Amino acid sequence: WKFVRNSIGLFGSAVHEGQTKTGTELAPKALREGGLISALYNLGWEINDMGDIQGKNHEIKKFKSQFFRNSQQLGIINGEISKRSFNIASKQQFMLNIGGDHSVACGSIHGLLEHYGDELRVIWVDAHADCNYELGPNKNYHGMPLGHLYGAITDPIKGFEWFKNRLNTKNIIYIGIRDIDPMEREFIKDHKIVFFGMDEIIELGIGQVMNRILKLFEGKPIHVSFDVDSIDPEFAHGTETLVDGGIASREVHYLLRKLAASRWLVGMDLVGINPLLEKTPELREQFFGDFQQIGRIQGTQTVALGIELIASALGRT
Ligand code: B3U
Ligand code: MN
Ligand code: MN
Repeated sequence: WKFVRNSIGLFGSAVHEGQTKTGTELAPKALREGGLISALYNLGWEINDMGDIQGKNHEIKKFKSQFFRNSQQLGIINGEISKRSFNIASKQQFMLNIGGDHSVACGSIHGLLEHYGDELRVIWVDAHADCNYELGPNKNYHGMPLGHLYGAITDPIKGFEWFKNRLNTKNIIYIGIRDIDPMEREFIKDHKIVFFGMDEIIELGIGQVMNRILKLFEGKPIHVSFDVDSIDPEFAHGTETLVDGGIASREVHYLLRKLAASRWLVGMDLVGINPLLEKTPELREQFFGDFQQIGRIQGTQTVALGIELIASALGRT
């Protein structure tokens, strides 16, 4: 594989269908209005902005016996995401997918696997393991994209006819997981998936965690799938599932800066931002009214943090 050129292929995945709350579909627009593009431009990147994939355009009203909620719709959307992700990677560009809930990582990783094959490594930064299968506890696909990519969902699903690539469980590392369902716990144990949960981060420190990860993934193309609920709610509360005891803001910035400095990072999903769920009415108000000015970046607290995180992953030092 070759290093990415100084060029980003970017698109938004305006999707909330992987779970039951609305709001995550507004994040791509909010991040754009907050100044995402100029923040990346100022870092010296050339930007190929492909616009947003609108989940709502693929709404399917009548569909019985769904494997998970909105399965056919999510199949069509992720097929589109996979195609874009593959095309971006083929052009040696950095693949930036702005969610959306975490269901959109199925397509982006599938597309990268199409290009990088078994060389691809994935770092999954999340409070959750997102590897449920057989419906999961809630029938929400945002908790299942990895179960699907690992090949644990074997039934053919209408809408996912394009789906073929598999992610080897040896090629992923979890960071920050702390809210895991019994089925996921079993799966991670059985497949000996490498993870750094909160205890490991506290005991080793984020510096040592990143040293170990970069040693394991040395020289390989790395994709980071970043769910903002990995971060402690103190710093990121505009997201659907708040899980206490998360990673501090300064630690996730460090993590992303380290990945950027490695030169092996080829892609990123930023998912889980829901501007409608900011904790205080004032913050929610900002989303509808005038955006708060935070330095050069605008938006609610979590939207502004999202832009800062992407900047860290794309080489801000
Ligand atoms: N593991 C649960 C909850 C969950 C997963 N991802 C998020 N929440 N954000 C599930 O629904 O599968
Ligand atoms: Mn997730
Ligand atoms: Mn999560």
